[in-house]
Amino acid sequence: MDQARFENELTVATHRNDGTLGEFHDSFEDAVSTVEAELGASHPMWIDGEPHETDEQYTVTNPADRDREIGQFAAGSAADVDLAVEAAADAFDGWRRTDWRDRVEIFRDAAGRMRDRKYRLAATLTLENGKNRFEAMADVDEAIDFLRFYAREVERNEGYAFDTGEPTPGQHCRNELRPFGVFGVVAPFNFPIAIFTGMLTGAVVTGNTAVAKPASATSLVAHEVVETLSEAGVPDGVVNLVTGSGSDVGQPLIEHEDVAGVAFTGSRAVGREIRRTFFEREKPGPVIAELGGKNPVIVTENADLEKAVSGVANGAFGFSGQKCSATSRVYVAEALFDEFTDRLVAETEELVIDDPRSADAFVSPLIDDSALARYERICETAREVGTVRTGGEVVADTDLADGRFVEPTVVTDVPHEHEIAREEHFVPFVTVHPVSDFDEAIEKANDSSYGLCTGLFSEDEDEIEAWFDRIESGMCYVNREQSATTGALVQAQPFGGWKASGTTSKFAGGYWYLPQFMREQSRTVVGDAGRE
Ligand code: TAP
Repeated sequence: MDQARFENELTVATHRNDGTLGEFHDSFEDAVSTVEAELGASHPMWIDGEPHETDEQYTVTNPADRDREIGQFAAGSAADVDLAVEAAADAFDGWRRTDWRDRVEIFRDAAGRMRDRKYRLAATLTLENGKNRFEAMADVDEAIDFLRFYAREVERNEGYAFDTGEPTPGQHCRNELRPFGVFGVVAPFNFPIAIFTGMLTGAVVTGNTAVAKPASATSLVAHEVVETLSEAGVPDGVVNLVTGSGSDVGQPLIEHEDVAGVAFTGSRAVGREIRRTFFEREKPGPVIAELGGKNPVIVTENADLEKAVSGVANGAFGFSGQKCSATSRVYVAEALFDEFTDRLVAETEELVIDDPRSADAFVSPLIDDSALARYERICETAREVGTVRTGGEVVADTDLADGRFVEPTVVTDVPHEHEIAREEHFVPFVTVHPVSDFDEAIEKANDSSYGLCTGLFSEDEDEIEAWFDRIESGMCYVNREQSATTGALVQAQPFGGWKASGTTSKFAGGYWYLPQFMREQSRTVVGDAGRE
């Protein structure tokens, strides 16, 4: 199979190329009306193929308008997690014995179903987590890609089982990758369909069963994913959905002795704690964790400034910086520093802050009150220790006052060592620093405990090669005007981090991802019984 020939689901780009962007807008707006009419419903958990009610519920609201309810969701507890893990454990034997070809077919079918309802899913995302329509559709497209790519990987590897020959006469040997059992899957709010679907598919297409917990803020879209998988033929108990807070539901899931492995994407603090807890249990297993980033971009003397300014503005402020891959610190050659910064400020001030339902909206609202408080706090610090060149304020526009809208912020004169230039903030905030030469730029870019995404703007081939050789990062992009650090595509650009940005150094959407969900078994039969 030609590994390079994977066609990504590129909804917006395809419409743009075909000159049918109007259809995209019409379909999206129709879907928003449909989903809005359904909002406010009550959503139980999904355990063993049945709805599961709880006494307590929590309310999710629209980050663009906090008065608008998305829905009521079951607020689970350790007892609900027990039930879900039990259902997943009971379903494991049947599912692991299901022929891999049948599993592949189910996930392909799910991809088709997700494609059929992509506008509904994108509209749900816009309303629930505030992505503008383009970003929302990209999130849905990525989820479809994960379903198709991982199904294709199982097929390409023929179920990860093969003969290893007869090393000495009479010893017939095979090698198999086999599932672990029940996986706990814990997802973040910021790619609530792509990452949720991707981790879940990785666990389940390889023969594990799963108990999945979405971020509390994005529970509705998780219900849509689980419903899609169920309609595609995933048997009862194989995928179970638990909802509730990280401490009430996430923690008991991670601590459960019958959970054999964990797939987690989220912050470094929570990820570290999960890894520690999981390894301290009686039976440790894999923790496949994708964590945060503090993504540096270098603009050298040999850069095309137009590309660099556009790449940084898009990378830093897409989805208001609420991406693990968001550009958050920029090291610019001294000679270009003033011009680069002036142009970045001008471009940033052009970005449209609006309700994400609007076709023109670029800047999204922040997901919750703690993100808003974090934004206000670091902007205050930036005013004290540096210069806020643009932004730094909560949007006071009365039309947007019910949402958590903030201005994209560009800051200079902050020492590279300062915590606001070193920690991940997950808000639209970028610091720009002058550097005397390329070596200093590389040194500062690498001076971080994170190593997720990074960008370079340079037209010099030697510089590009040297940068690839020396930069400590999982995802490396050169001269990417569309975004300096964000926007990876499944298969061609596997996604993951070095250092504290991940635990396994094998990337989502790549060729080495699925084996992490399985354990190796080496089988030898001596004598004729071992012959095929
Ligand atoms: P977190 O606050 O870490 O939450 C992630 C998930 O963990 C949520 O479902 C959360 O539940 C749950 N959780 C919280 N405390 C827990 C605990 N003690 N035990 C078990 N689960 C717990 O992250 P977030 O704010 O949703 O997402 C942003 C972070 O994710 C950023 O750091 C970002 O860089 C990272 N991220 C990384 C990547 C990759 S691929 N490296 C991709 C996307 C995001 P609640 O929602 O109920 O709190």
